[in-house]
Amino acid sequence: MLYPLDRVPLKSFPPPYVGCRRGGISGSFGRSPHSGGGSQSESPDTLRYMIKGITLVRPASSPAVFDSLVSFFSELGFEDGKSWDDETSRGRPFIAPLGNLEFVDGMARGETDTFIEVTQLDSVREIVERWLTKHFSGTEAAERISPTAETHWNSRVFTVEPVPGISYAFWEWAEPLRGKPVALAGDLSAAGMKFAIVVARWNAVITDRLLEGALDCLYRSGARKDEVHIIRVPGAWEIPSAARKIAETKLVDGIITLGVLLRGETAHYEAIYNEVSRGIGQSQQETGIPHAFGVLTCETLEQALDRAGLKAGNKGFEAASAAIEMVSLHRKLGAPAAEKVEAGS
Ligand code: DLZ
Repeated sequence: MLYPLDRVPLKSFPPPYVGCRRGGISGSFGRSPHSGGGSQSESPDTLRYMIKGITLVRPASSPAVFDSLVSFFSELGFEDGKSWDDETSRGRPFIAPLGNLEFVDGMARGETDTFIEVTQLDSVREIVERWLTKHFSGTEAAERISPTAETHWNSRVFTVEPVPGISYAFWEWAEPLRGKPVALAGDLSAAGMKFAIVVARWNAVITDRLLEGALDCLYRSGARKDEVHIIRVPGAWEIPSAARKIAETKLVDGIITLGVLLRGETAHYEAIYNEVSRGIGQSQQETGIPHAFGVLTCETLEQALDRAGLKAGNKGFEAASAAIEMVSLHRKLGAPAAEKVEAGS
């Protein structure tokens, strides 16, 4: 049964709830004054940065309910995550740019536990209504969506019950620039993206680790193994030429370049480095294919090892993550103007 919005006790949300929501959305990661600063300031940065995201798993009560929910969320334009279908279960993740796990003391029973923040609430409502009329009779469709109402926390909200017993609240801040990122940014799902990794064999003990990091990032972000191509070149010097050749084919969406230049061991280190970085940049600019720069320039082997997964992260992983984000951003920038505004506002 849909919780009628005029009975959703939005006014009963205690102030900490409102504070959390605002802080969680507008504050920078982990630094919101509303998000429980005490324990966070005591946590070492290393621990905080190990947290990557939150996935709320929702069991579907039947295959039909699963299909209905997938259809509903697909219609709303959520980004697809990496889905699975095996002998025991199937899953279909939907990705939003921001996620919070929010605990509430004082929530009414039966109230929806999924709040989806949107821009252009009225357009979202139109999509939802269209979906409902496709799937239910006229009266039932109308009963499954509440009126849009104002909340005491300066927002508007409506709830919808796309399948019996499961409801979602869609809400929007009343002030258009409130609590949402003002910048257009790429997402971090690699599902449906094709990549080439150009990796130098010189200093392979390190570049192999960079490659491992890059693959780890791509696969864990949803890239398919058959859509990631590894191209080996002799040394960093050869990276731009191979990257350029691949970029010109336009068969991949993004290129990840990996290499290691050691100052102590490389004659004309500066000249080589300048040319490698210039060539990769030029290939990116002239072909329009994003190229992530994962060519390390280090004084010593030890420094390079630290950056290849030992002490200072794995720059291959970081380069792959940048490539995913840039491919996603390119797709958004290439989208029609209306979509751009929606995605970035
Ligand atoms: C020749 C050379 C040297 C001295 N040092 C490096 C290095 O530190 N990292 C690297 O990736 N490659 C090095 N190379 C090889 C050149 O990049 C190139 O492969 C060869 O000069 C052949 O053109």
